[in-house]
Amino acid sequence: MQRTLVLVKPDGVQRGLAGAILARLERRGLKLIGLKMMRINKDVAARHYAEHHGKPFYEGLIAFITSGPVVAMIWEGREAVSVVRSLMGATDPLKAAPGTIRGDLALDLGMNLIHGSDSAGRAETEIALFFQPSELHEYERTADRWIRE
Ligand code: D4T
Repeated sequence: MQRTLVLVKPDGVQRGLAGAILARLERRGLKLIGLKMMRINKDVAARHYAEHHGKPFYEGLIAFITSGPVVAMIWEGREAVSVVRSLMGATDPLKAAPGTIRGDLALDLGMNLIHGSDSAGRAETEIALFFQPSELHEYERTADRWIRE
């Protein structure tokens, strides 16, 4: 089953939206297998956003993601990566469709509430960056027989 890393970014924690965001993913039927609050340090931030190094918004992005605690989660499910990306909406909240997390709850590109891995390969890398193997929880969820065919 596919896994993906999700972060409720510092703006989401500050605005008291961590629970609402978690609930949206939970209600869709995705399975929560890892959850913690943490403060991202500069080293982890630089590794996480390495693809953006050198871009004009990079320094601001690192300052923002390290500015306060985040809620880090691992979600599991069929096509979990693309399911989460579609629930998040477009990176720029102004372009995000109503009904998506960003389309309903955010306005600015630099304050877009949530991160979700953008491919299965990236998800594995990001999960290893943010979680120890012992922090992942394998368990049987009885509701799965009503969610998965
Ligand atoms: P993340 O990685 O945070 O989940 O966002 P996305 O996957 O949706 O988008 P991204 O990697 O292209 O951008 C990462 C992060 O940088 C901010 N950003 C992005 C910004 O402040 N200005 C910009 O011009 C862009 C492209 C927003 C998300």
